[in-house]
Amino acid sequence: MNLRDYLHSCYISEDLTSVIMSILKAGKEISEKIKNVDIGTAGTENIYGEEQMALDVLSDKIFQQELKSNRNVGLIASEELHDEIKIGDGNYAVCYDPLDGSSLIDTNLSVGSIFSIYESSSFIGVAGKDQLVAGFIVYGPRLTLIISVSHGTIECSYKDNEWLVTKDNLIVSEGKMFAPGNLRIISERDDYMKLMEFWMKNGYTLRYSGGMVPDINQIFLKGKGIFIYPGCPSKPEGKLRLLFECAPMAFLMEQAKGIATDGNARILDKVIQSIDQKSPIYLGSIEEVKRVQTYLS
Ligand code: AHM
Ligand code: MG
Repeated sequence: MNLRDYLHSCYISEDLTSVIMSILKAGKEISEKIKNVDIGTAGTENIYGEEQMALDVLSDKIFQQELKSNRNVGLIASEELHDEIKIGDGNYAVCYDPLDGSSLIDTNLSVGSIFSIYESSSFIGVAGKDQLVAGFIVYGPRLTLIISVSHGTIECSYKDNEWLVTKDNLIVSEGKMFAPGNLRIISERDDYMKLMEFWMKNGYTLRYSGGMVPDINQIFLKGKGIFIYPGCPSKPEGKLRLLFECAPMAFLMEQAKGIATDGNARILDKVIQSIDQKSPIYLGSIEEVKRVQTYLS
């Protein structure tokens, strides 16, 4: 089945379908640019003070172009922009991280784009649970997509010029696999070291590339495991952005029967107070996330 037919079977409106298709068109274009464009830095910084790669800036432009040409989109926000931008009168608000993990590009590891669609006139005041659609595209050896329109989480693959549903009803249940982000903070947190020891002494498999998209993609496809990026005294909210990274991943995970918390609150209940808001995140199978909460309380 192709993605359009799938969306139709979920009673997704033509307008919302067209927004999803615009995002995927941008993704297809970005996948071509990754193969062909100079991988150097752009000489600029984003609002988080991080150096932007030329491809970060280009990917953002591609997203903007596609979304501006869709009359159903009224608002956009990007991890690479300073603020949300009203771009038209459409009902839908799209936020995205156009190229997550771009510091991995030079080593030719997988990277991705993360996106969410809301129906709102501002992102301030929304919560992750208000998302209508969330997804991410993986630019790896294959071009794939994990998406949810609130009917479970599915995988699609780009083949013969279209997106085909390659795995429906992805479920994340218990299993021994861990992806520990920000392991450096063991120098600040003994409890994180104890959690690592638990996983290592109990025969868990370490699977960590340093890219949130491929690391979480793996959890969906293997149907087990956990990804965490905790905070620490020097960075209490960690690194990952609530609107652009944590909320969409949490939505996809809950739709796959897993959970996502910041250690105290459900990620999807957290209200966006600023576009650049960060959050710690523990995301994966229910038992494993609970275990992390016990260790890192
Ligand atoms: P980015 O959006 O600037 O690429 O940063 C997000 C990435 C995630 O993919 C990954 O989980 C994390 O940064 C790794 O962070 P660190 O640099 O602290 O290892
Ligand atoms: Mg990112």
